[in-house]
Amino acid sequence: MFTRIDHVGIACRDLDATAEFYRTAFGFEVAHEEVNEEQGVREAMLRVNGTDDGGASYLQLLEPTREDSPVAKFLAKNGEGVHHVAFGTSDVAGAAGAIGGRGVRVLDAEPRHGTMDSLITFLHPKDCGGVLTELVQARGATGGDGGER
Ligand code: CMX
Ligand code: CO
Repeated sequence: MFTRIDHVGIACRDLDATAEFYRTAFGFEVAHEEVNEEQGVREAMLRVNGTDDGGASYLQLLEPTREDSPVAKFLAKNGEGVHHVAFGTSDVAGAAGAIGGRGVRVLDAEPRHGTMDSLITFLHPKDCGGVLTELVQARGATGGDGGER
């Protein structure tokens, strides 16, 4: 069902300063940056490695764009740090349906827009051992067979 860790989401207060830390300390460059108003974040993707399923693995740095957003609430409660883990799949709706059928709360009725034109959905952290879990279908991955569009 899952083919990679798509990304680890990291909550931060200052996206540019945090990206600069990852560049100077670890040598990671920002591969992509965008604002997702629906999720209330400005986000930067730092590519760690490519995988053979049409996707890749990233660190996702997240800065809140509004105070009522999930990342702003998380920062107020916990401070900066790991916010979520995201698994890559070729069929996000199918994976969410299967996992939902096992009693895990799926937070989105339909997959939503994610970074780099991916499709995403979230699973409730209280049903996942305290870990907010995201499912990601990378752009180009097709439902079911993992092929390229
Ligand atoms: N990891 C682990 N636990 C978390 C969490 C996280 N990231 N966020 C919240 N929780 C916990 C809280 O600590 C709290 O626990 P307690 O009841 O024990 O105190 C509980 O979940 C409820 O948290 P809350 O602060 O009251 O927040 P809400 O219930 O309003 O929302 C959640 C929680 C998970 C439903 C919401 O954050 C959500 O819908 N998240 C998915 C969307 C998202 O995070 N988007 C940003 C990332 C975008 C991207 O990756 O592209
Ligand atoms: Co994410």
